[in-house]
Amino acid sequence: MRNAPTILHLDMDAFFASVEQASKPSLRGKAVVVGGIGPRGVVATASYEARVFGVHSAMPTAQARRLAPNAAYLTPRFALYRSISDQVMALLRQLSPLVEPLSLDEAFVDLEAGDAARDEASAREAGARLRADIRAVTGLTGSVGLAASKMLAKIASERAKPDGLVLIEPGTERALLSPMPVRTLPGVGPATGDHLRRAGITTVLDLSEAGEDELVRLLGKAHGHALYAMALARDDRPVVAEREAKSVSVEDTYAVDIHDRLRIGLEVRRLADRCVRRLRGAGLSGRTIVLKVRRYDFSTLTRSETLRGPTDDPTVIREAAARLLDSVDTTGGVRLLGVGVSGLADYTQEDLFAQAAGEPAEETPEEGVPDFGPERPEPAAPEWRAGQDVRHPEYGHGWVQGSGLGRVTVRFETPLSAPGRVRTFRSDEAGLEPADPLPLVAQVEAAVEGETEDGMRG
Ligand code: DCP
Ligand code: MG
Repeated sequence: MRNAPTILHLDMDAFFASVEQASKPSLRGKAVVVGGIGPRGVVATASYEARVFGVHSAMPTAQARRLAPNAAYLTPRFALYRSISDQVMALLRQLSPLVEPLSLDEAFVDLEAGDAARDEASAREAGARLRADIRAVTGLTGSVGLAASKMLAKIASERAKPDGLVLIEPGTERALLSPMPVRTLPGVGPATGDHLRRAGITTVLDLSEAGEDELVRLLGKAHGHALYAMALARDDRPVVAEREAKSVSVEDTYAVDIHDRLRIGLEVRRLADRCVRRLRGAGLSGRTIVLKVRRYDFSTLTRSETLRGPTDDPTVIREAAARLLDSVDTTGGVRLLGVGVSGLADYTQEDLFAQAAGEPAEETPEEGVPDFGPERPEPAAPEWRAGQDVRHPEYGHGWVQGSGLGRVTVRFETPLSAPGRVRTFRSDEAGLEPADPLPLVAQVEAAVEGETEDGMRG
């Protein structure tokens, strides 16, 4: 085991609920429950204000409503959470190439591998800076644990919650773990916990005193052996990086809209070449070529074409991007163009000639825009979902606070506004329409280049 606390564990605080509070100023400091709202719905998470009433993840929403009848109950907006998760993970990858995401809001980072820290002081500084960066970029808080192993780093972030940082000094691990319940250790679920309790083992100290042979007798060889090591705070599991990029893409925003079709074609070709350089730089190839066009009126569309096999051939990618451009109307001008390749593989097929002809273009949903799936309101008979973003021609941007009996209640506010006012409409109110989520922090106007994370707005 290393002897410096350079493994970092990040876990965002009340993630889905915090995103909703950041989106909706009137909910800040209030009890918020995100989850399934139907009769069989369960709670995904609750804000810390709602946890006071005993509401927690995986609880039936009906039970939560009894405990916290005055909380705001919202349906999840996964696409938004995913786009914010991408921003957070990108910040982690700036620290180190070794980032191991565990879920949308949680990851291990090996700071030593990224030269981001080598001792206690530099680790603490990197953790503090990360928390500040996450807040600046996403407007949200995350808790950081630092330790010399994954197990202890995760325990540390748990202790740091909410909105804190805890560093466990190497050498103090066993003293810290000893009084903790066995359930604290990874791999000890309710069943194992019960089993151990019946054998008189409730704390980590009990585990280490029971000894390895006894634990192997109780739990079997692999589990007993592993648990004994954990009880002694021995954890050598490395941080394992995932294949990070799901796509490689480049894009440019233009200061002045481009109208000339020939110039647009040249820009797309240039972007295709830049995308290929990036792809090759990462030793990757991909099957799906994506073109992104944002028009003068901010409407954004993506077109994609999937080849028979992965490629990193500039001609193939250039031609595919040009074909995709043919299917896009650019009358009125464009303000942004992007070319990307997804469906990545770390090899290239030899026979690419057949692919220059490609397969027919298909439309893909705009990235970053919530996919409401089957629940998406039908235009004919709008069915408004609690928490959903909407826009009204007169009152602007807001979100659905409630609906039913042919009425819909909307609170008009944005992430950057003061808490807004509520208005009630007939649910078929003309002009009231679904809208895309707005950015949670003030955007800095900048020419964007690189792995595209944007997409909070269409
Ligand atoms: N989640 C879920 N269902 C669960 C647990 C979690 O949908 N049973 C979702 C909602 C959470 C997110 O995953 O916001 C992250 O899970 P965490 O366990 O990290 O919980 P939170 O981030 O909400 O709270 P905490 O501050 O305790 O980390
Ligand atoms: Mg969390």
